[in-house]
Amino acid sequence: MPSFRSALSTKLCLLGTFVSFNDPYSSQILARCGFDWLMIDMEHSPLSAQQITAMVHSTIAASAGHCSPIVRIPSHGVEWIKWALDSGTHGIIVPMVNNKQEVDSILKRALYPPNGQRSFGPFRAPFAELGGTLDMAKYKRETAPGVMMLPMIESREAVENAEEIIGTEGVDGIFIGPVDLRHSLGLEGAEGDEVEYIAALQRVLEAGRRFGKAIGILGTQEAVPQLVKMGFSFIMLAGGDAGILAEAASVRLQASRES
Ligand code: 3PY
Ligand code: MG
Repeated sequence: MPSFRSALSTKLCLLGTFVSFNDPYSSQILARCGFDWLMIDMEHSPLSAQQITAMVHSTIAASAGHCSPIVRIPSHGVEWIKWALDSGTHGIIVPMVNNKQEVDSILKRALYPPNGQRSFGPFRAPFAELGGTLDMAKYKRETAPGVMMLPMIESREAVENAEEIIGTEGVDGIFIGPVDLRHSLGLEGAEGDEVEYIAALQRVLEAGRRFGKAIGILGTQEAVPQLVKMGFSFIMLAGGDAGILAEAASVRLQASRES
């Protein structure tokens, strides 16, 4: 079973961040640092299918399987879904999912028959596992059913349809995009305590509890205790590879200038 799914059942909250640099070196370093998961972001970084495949494999290898690669695809298109899944990722995050009709078409593209229409050819996926093999049939039988399907709720419309999105069979969890959600609600920034925004988060969390599905969100390090208390079971730390590099570099430079 891919580690993201099993870790969700053993840990209170999985901590991850996102990678945007187009080199497996970035995912390798962050996976080695001990994150539970990494989002490999094709939505806002122009990463190719080849690059994300190498990044998926480097994440698993560098962490001896303890850090799960989750690919965020740029849209609902079948080619993105197919390439991401064939990389051997432990899950896909799908942005801007607004209603059940969209969920159904995503799942149809992502699941093998009889549940969907995913085309068979996971040549690289079995190698993403520790001690990877050439056995694609084993991947289909044993690994593919455990790959996480994680639509994003990040609009007013999606919150209004939260119960039917989350309740759809085949959806394993939801990742909330706070920035786009807030924009859609007419709010700025990545976090806040406005009544409408908190009510939206609570509605998604409540639907997650009702259907037994994991709910994740992007958040700052300072917000982690509050997000865990609210019930989020996976958090993506803000900044990602570029932000972490910039922050560490600035701190060291500043300290050196002051010394
Ligand atoms: C958002 O906040 O909109 C996101 O997509 C986070 O990744
Ligand atoms: Mg977003």
